[in-house]
Amino acid sequence: MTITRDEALEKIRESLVELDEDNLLSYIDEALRQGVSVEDIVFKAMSEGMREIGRLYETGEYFLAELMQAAEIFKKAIRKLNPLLEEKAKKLGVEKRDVIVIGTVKGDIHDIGKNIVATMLSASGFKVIDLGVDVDAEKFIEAVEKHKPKILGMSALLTTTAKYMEHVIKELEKRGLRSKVKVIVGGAAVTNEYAKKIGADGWAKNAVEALRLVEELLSRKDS
Ligand code: B1M
Repeated sequence: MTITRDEALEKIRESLVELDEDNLLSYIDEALRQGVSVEDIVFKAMSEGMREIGRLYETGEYFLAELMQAAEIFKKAIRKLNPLLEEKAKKLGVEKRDVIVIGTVKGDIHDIGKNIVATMLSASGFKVIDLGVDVDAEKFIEAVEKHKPKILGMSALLTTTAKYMEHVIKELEKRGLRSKVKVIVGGAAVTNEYAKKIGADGWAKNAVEALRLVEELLSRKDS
């Protein structure tokens, strides 16, 4: 029995929520066969599944063990989809060698979204220096001084750690580095309003938007 594109996306979301890796991977194959785009699979179905898992955790139906299992399954699916994400990024970008430094801020170890952003940026030709997770201001500053990136990207998934982004921006100002680098932020705990409030140059809701944002910032005359 064949299923429609929408049904395939719903099955992908559902399989992730149910932590059913085999079904998830086979519905991804089915969706791709039906011509569903890799962005819809990752940014709609899978990311929505992760949000649902987060809600189940909040209501006490899932525990930390389930969050960790979901993360592992998500990463496996992303490994499978990476070549397609990279292809998409190549189509969106033009060949360039600008440096981008990226990391998840201090106190935060969520890296799935940050890794997708880094993958897409590097596939579109940027030289991405990924500082990993739990990155403090000193490490961001050191990387800016050493690599002289055009863009510094910070990710945060926790409301408590999102605040740290403002601290990093203030430290860049103190050291006279703020005007030398564009700062972009993202992650489930960050909104566009918050990005503006802390003086970031931009915010993106997903990896494709992050790539567009970077292109836009770099095309400005002052960049
Ligand atoms: Co955590 N966790 N977690 N967790 N976890 C959340 C974030 C949470 C919302 C779940 C919930 O309660 N509903 C909640 C935060 C609540 C809050 O602060 N408001 C939470 C909590 C509480 C915790 C712990 C405190 C739990 C505990 O220990 N009691 C703990 C904290 C650990 C820490 O960081 N210090 C914790 C731990 C974990 C795991 C380790 C088990 C695991 C992470 C594994 C890993 O990343 N390696 C995990 C997971 C999986 C989640 C949820 C379920 C899923 C996150 C995810 O990977 N989403 C999450 C629920 C949720 O997000 N609603 C949750 C998929 C990913 C593709 O999306 O990361 O948003 P996302 O990235 C997107 C965009 O945001 C954007 O593009 C990406 C791709 O489209 N983006 C950027 C991201 N970074 C960007 C940077 C940019 C631009 C765009 O520019 C630089």
